[in-house]
Amino acid sequence: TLRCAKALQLTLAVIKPDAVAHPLILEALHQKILKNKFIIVRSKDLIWRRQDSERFYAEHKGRFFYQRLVEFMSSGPMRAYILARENAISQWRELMGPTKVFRARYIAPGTIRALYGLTDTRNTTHGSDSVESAQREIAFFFPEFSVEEWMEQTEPSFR
Ligand code: RTP
Ligand code: MG
Repeated sequence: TLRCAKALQLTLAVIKPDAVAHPLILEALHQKILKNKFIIVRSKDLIWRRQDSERFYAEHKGRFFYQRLVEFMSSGPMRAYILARENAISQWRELMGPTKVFRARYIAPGTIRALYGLTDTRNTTHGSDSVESAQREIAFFFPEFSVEEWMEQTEPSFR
């Protein structure tokens, strides 16, 4: 049988409203996920109410960009994914590139934000930045999903 010793890690990836609004960019990002060997565990399209946005970004409350961020993230449809891979969290963040689009274009020209980002707020994608935030964010977007159950059912087939 096939054996694979690699441990799967889960992350939460979001295609933000600026990118979902453009069908070709949405498709390009979906293909990038597949090409980079992520397993798409779950995905859903959704629209946030303003209060969802405020709750998700509570840690940024008071920052100068908070209002525009909250408004933008509840301005239209998004697509959320639970992605699995070895080192999923850092791999997805590497594909996204730096938060600030100008910086992304300068130091990481091939990344998602460098290619498709519009501004430092409208920067195409989100990705969890740690195991703890991945757990929190997966639960935020997919409250019905159980990480433990999924791992139990899936991990054996990767061993
Ligand atoms: P994220 O949390 O979305 O993965 O992004 P990040 O860690 O790379 O960036 P963070 O500093 O946590 O900021 C969260 C989101 O806020 C928006 N933002 N706008 N100067 C601005 O206008 C500004 N700075 C940050 C971005 O949408 C960023 O993803
Ligand atoms: Mg962050």
